Parts: sequence; structure tokens; C-alpha cells
Amino acid sequence: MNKNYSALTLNELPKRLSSITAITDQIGTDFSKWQVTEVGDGNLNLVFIVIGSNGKIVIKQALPYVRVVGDSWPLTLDRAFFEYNALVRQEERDPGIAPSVFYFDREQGLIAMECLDSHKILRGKLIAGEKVSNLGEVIGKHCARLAFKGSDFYMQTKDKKNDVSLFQKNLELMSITENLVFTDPYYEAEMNNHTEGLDTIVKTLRDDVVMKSKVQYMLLKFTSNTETMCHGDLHSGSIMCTETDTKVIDPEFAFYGPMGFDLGMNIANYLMAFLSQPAHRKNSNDNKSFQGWILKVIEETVNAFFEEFTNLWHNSRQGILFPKCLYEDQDQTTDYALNLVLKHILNDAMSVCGIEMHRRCLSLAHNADFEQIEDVTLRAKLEARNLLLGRELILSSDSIKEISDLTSLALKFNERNIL
Ligand code: SR1
Ligand code: MG
Repeated sequence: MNKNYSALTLNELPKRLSSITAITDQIGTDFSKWQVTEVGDGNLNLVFIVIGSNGKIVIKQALPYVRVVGDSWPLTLDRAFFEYNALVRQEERDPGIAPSVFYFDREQGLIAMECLDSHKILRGKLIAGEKVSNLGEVIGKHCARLAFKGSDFYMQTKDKKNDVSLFQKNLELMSITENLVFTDPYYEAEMNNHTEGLDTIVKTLRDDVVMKSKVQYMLLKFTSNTETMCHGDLHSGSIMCTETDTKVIDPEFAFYGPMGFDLGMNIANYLMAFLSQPAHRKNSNDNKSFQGWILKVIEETVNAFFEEFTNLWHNSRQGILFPKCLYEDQDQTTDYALNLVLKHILNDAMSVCGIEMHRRCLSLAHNADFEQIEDVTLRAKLEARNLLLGRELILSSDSIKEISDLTSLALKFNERNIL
């Protein structure tokens, strides 16, 4: 860690940041009146909202350790550098989707950005039964834009390779994903925990050599297939919404990897919201209606992804992959090629989806969707559905040909009495 680094405190923050013009331009120079609150509820960083006479700003600062575990798990400040770089690329590749960045200080692991205080974390909204219009369309398009514009379909080969090599150094956060997401759920790793009552299901998963091998095969793609820059952690805690507006935050886990990664992680979190609803909506009509809405969001997300990817394929394919000289210039169709690519993306997305559904119930960092269910028997019952649906998706990722195949499967598992 840099010797000049020091974590911000509520008291010291105003004085320490008062000379940074990029910040005072946003909120005003009279730092004696700044109101500071710490609002970080994530697993890794400090997050402050600072309100000045002219406006508000968010200050996010990396800590030299994993916040949720403490200083027994050291982590460098580098993640702020990768988050900053990913935010810049998100803005380039899908303008307006991420908070605006006003200032970055690598030594302090600090990013000053737009305060989205009229937005709420999507996970909380899904638990509370609050709908967001256009959610599927915005996130589906975003995933497609990120996937396409960070790939060799679009980037110049030199830029792509340089960018891959930059993000390959985000090794600490990639290593967290390699362990917590792909490996820990499937053995008795130290930081694991699961709800009482799930032992037989957990044993089924850990005994399933075919499924575990498919997960490791997906990990091989995670470590080796640098297809595009992924957000890397697109769960519903990384999406903030009002009723009508959606933003994507927190791309510190960004890496170059499979084009289906973000889509799969996003859908997994919707499926967990879907399967946990019976505990949050006691009125069965309300439950049914909100569950139906979540499934609609999943369908809209995937449809928007396919539509936008297809649009970019036809209008912006300018990289080394599937070049026009091999197709259009010879008056030949790219239908077969595009279909092949989309199938590959959906297949990877379904595998990642199943894996994410497992790790959020078995490894460190569970989802509030399930964790907030106080009735442990009910929680175990709903998590069991989630774990077995995840297994099905990993084992049969290639049998999901259309998104309705997935939503039908979700409805089926939602009815199953496993425990
Ligand atoms: C130690 S970090 C645990 C999890 O929190 C982050 O949001 C990522 O999802 C990571 O896997
Ligand atoms: Mg995060």
C-alpha cells in the first residue's frame, strides 16, 4: 500500500477534499458546511455521500482489506483503478448508464462520482415488490453494448489486446470470483455457510461430478476467454433505479471474459428474487403478480440483448472477427454466424446463471433476497428450489434455446416441494 494512503473519516473528509476543484465545482467550496454520511453497505469499500451548498457527490474509497471480513483479508487499493477504468469504458460503450465520474486519485484509491440519491439499489426494490419500468430493456441493451463494443467484433486488435492486458492485472478481484463463485460452493471452504436444513441438497451438488466439471469448464472460460470487458459483478446490488430510470454501478470486478458472463449473473439475481418472493409477499395474488413481472423482466432483458447485439452486428462490425470481406462483400449472409455467436453467449450465460445461484446460498456473500427470510424452514425450502434450478441450468445450459425455456423451468421449480 502507498505510504501516503489514509482511509477517509467522517470528520476529516471535508478538509482533505476541500482543495480538489473537481469536487468543489460540484458541491461548493465552503467545506465547513459539508454534511458527510457513510452509506457503504457493500462488501469491500467505504462510500460517503457529501452534501454541500451547491450539490451532492459520492466519494468511494477502497480500503486496504475486504470490508466485510476485516483486515485479516488484505486487498490492495488497485480495485479503484480498475473501477475507474471500467466506468470510463461503460460511459464510452453505453453513455449515461453509469454515474458520471468527476475525479480519481489512484494513491488514495478514491473516486468522486455522481450521487444517485433518488435511485435505490434494485435488490431492495425487488424484495419490497417495487417495479421499475424498462428495466429489462435497459440492462439487456447495456449487456449487449458492453459485450459487443469490448470485443474483437468491434475494437481494433491493438486496442483490444492492450485493454485485455490492462484488465488482466485486476487479479485480486478475479481471484475472488474464481474462488467464491466457481469453487468454494462445491467443497467445504472455510468461509462458506448455508441455511440449516440444506445439507442433503448441498451433498447432492458436491457429489455431482458431471455438474462440478461443467462448472470448472466454465471457470476455464472465465480465466481464458478474453472475449470482452465484462462488468464482472452485475447482481441486483450493482443496479440502482427509480421507478423509471436505471443505472449500473460498481464495476470494480471488471475483467475481459466471456460475453455471456454479465447477462448470466444478472438473470441469476432475478431468478433468486423470483424464487424468494413467496417469503416477501404473503398475499398470494400479489406474489403471483410480482413473480410474473420478474419473469417478464428476464424475458425482456434477453430479448433486448439479442436485439441490440444483432443491431450492432449488422451496423458496427468493424473488428477482426467475422469481417465483412468474408460475408457482405461477397454478397453472403451472416445469419448462420450470428446465430452461432448468440447461441454461444446464451449457453455461457445459462452456466454462469446456475453457478451464481449456487454461490449466493453456499459461499461467502449471500443475497439479501434469501438472507432476510427469518423463518429458516421457509428459507431452506426456497433456497433448495434455487439450488436445484441452478444445477439444472449448469447441466443443461445448451437446452435453453429460447428465453421462454428458462422462464418455464423457473415456474416449474417454483412449484416443487423439495424440502
Ligand atoms: C469478498 S467480496 C464478496 C462478493 O461481493 C462482491 O460484490 C462480489 O460479488 C464478491 O463475490
Ligand atoms: Mg460491488
